[in-house]
Amino acid sequence: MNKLASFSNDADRSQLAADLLKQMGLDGKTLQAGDLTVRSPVDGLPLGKVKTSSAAAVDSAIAQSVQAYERWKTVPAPRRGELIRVFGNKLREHKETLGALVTVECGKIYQEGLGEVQEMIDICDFAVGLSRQLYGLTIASERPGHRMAETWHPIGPVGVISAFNFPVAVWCWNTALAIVCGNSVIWKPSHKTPITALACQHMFAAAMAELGDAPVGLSQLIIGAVETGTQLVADKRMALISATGSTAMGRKVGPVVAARFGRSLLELGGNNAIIVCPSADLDMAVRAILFGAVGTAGQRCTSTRRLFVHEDIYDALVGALKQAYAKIRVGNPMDAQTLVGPLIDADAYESMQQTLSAVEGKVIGGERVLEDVYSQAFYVNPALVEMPAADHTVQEETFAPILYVYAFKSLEEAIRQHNDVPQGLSSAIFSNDIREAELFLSAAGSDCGIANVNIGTSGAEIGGAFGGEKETGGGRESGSDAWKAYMRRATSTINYSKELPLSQGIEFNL
Ligand code: UN1
Repeated sequence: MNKLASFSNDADRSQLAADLLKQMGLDGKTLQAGDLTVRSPVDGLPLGKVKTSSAAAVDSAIAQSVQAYERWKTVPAPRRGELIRVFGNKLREHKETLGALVTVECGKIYQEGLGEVQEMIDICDFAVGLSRQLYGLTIASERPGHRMAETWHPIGPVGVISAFNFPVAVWCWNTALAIVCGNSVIWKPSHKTPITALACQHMFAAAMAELGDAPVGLSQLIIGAVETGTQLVADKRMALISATGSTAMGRKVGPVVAARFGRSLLELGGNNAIIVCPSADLDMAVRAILFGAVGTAGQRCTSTRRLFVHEDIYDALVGALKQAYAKIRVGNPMDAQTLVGPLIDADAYESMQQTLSAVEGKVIGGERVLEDVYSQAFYVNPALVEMPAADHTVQEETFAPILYVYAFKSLEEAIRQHNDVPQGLSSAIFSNDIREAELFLSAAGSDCGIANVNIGTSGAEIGGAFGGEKETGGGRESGSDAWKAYMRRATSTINYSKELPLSQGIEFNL
């Protein structure tokens, strides 16, 4: 089944969304019933109306989540993994349909919509394997006849707050791990993209039904704007809040969760950069920069925002980049030829324009296009900004395709400028010189959570821990040992001797 076929005309997208939902088993009426109007960024027109959750509904969802957790935490982890295996298969079955819905609802091109669903499938596979590998430690005790152990236990209900730009994958990173770790989940998607969330929730419920013994309320969806998230974040019953979004959002969420001694996992803004050295393969660098800077219309947290180019190759690389920018096809993300779809909404467009109007450097691109075809949608030519050498590197993330380009003389100086921002998510160097590459990866190099060599800043695989330092929030999701954030650790000392020696050699006898 090729979903692109149904994209070839510019038919009514609300009908398309309803059809896609139907193919995933949801009632077409899902989009007629509610109080929240959802618009497609493709044309800015309504896709339908979904029902938001009242404060009372959020409260009872949390109560149910607690109950589900109490049951689920005692289910053996490999059995919990079985649920994720079934869910992963549902995603495989509906990859094209869900990928298409992602495109319709958040505006990323269909290739990236498919990629997003693949990322969900990948993390499900990872989580299934993990369900047999929630390893603890055995630790050498200093006392004879004693053994020490470290065991990981489920932590409790997990709240997942996700952003519009990865409307389904980021939820899945969190949920697949949280569920195999023995927790329940409540998801608050962006109020700009609740339809794909409804589809995922429906598929998850179908997987639960197929498994047969998963407790009601194990995975729930609440829909709403800021108040809904605020209620979830403030509730003491939510053991962990995993929130993805802007640094401004994290600044609000973090202290509220900390004040009630809950745990938070924050995945916030990035200001990602690529450094290109003279020895680099320039063709590869140009392709990676292009995908990083203009892919997803610059709306990934890992999007490339800054580029540092050695002065010896500046003209060659930036010249090639300008040529590449001139060829970018901006347009309907459902069209297979398109590389850059729309911005999410008018606010995103305004903030891009404001940023560009205040910029010091020489701007190429950035203007609105296709206004005659889609008067209520916001398509832009990606912007390339050549910055004056003396400029203090851009400190703020604008969630739009703007790439600031700087020339540098020494790698040490480029690294200093690279790190001289409040955020610390993703970074990359293009170099075929092992000294340069290793310096970039060393303690004296990039200060980001992700540091790459000869690949760009975006498009991380799920196998690694994903997240960043400083104002990016410090959280790690997805692969490696990120699962530990969804569990609590118990340290146990077991005495199998007939004595009771105290640690540190303390004598304490009557
Ligand atoms: C995000 O933008 O919030 O590394 C997540 C990437 C994707 C995930 C991005 N795998 O670009």
